[in-house]
Amino acid sequence: MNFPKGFFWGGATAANQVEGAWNVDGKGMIETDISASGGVDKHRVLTYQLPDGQVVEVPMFGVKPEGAVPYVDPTRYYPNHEAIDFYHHYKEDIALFAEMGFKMYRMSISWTRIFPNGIEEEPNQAGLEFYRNVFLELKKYNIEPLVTLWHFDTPLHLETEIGGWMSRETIDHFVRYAQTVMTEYQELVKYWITFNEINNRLFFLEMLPESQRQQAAQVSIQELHHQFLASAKVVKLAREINPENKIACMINGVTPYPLTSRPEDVLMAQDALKQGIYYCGDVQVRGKYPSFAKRLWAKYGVTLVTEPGDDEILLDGKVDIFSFSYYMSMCLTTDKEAKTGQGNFSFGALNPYIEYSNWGWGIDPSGLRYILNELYGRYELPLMVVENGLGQDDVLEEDGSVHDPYRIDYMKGHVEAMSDAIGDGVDLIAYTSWGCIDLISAGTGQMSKRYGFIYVDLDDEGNGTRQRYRKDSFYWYQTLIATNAEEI
Ligand code: P53
Repeated sequence: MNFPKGFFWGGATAANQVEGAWNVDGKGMIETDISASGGVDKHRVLTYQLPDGQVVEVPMFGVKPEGAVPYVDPTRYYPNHEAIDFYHHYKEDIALFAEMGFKMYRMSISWTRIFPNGIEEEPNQAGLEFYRNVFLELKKYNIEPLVTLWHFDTPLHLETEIGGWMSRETIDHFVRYAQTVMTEYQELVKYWITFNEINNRLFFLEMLPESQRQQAAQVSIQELHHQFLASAKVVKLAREINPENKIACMINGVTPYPLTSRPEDVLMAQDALKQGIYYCGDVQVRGKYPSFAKRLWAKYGVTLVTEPGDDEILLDGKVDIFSFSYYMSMCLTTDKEAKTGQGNFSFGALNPYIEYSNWGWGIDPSGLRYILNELYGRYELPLMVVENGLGQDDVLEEDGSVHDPYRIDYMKGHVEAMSDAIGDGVDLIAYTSWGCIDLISAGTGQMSKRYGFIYVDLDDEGNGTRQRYRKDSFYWYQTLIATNAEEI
């Protein structure tokens, strides 16, 4: 294996998918707090109330009806409210990460623990204290934190009162929050990610019904512009606060392939790569929109509103590191008859040469080698794979063991692919696998879509002790880290 000494092996989570304690110690609400569960073929739904009292469900990314206000329905189960209660278990969980030998732990700070409505002048001390304790715990074990500032968790108050990221005002609120935490933890955290999977909404536009695409594109592209500005300002600030800070962008790296060698399919896959990955990557790495941006805006009839000075802001806030998630590749074709897969967030045609997970995600380690080479070739920045893994239901045996050879197989393949990419000349510095401890799925709200090395006793309806158990993959990863992947 080709992993350099000092390679950051570890795991990744996000605040709203593990912490629970959704309304504890002054925390404000986010959209996930009104999100009920979905399933393999069903997106999560958000609950709202209409002025006449009627409760309505709006699918994730869907358009909410006029006058609808966020509503927590007391008769429903909201999986993220308590999640796996990392908020009260962090010491135990970090001890388990340390037992596996983690060198890095990717986590996120919940914006609404620090600024509950996003607009306060002063931060919430209880929130600051919680993350300080988490970072001190990590330090005890020499685990380097990699901290995401935004993991899909804009304060709900900003969404409802000023239109969230459609408003330029949100940029200032975000920058104030980022400045607060980067200053507070300057002795404890050096690696930062500004926005998680910033490209998702643009990438997934084609999944929407055609009638909604244009409007959704207008919103996504304008919101993205504001997030790019916010990210660039935070990059600049991070360097001022501590010149040792390293800041990364984070892109969802679903890797597009042409289904066939028909030239139209090849062009379609290239378009998906541009729209899905390079559009956001270029702005954050190169500090400017790519040459194909105008054509993309025209494709969806988008008018982008900018202000004088925006170009300079973007240019001044180029990231140091390119981080991305990799779960699957996908196949594109202009052939409308091609067989498509089923599953949440998997779209495109079925690839006859690979297998699919129970949730319809294409298992393809070679795709990781391919995209690592693509990204390094384009950007020549250090790369981090900050999410990867297999979501699969596991069985907890009577004796407390969990046998998950499928997860070990999945990870072996991806570790080998990374080693090959390093051999190809790619500068890869970290691998933090997703959901190193079982957590609530972002896409479906299910607990049964498990990614962890650590099993958490909790089901899709909220029943269970939340007790933690080591899976077989726990011991496998422990050996892998101890030998820097010489033994896998
Ligand atoms: P879940 C869609 C496609 C690829 C990655 O996803 C995605 C999504 C959105 O669900 O999200 C990332 O939980 C995200 C994590 C998420 C993880 O992938 O749907 O950064 O928050 O949990 C896995 O199986």
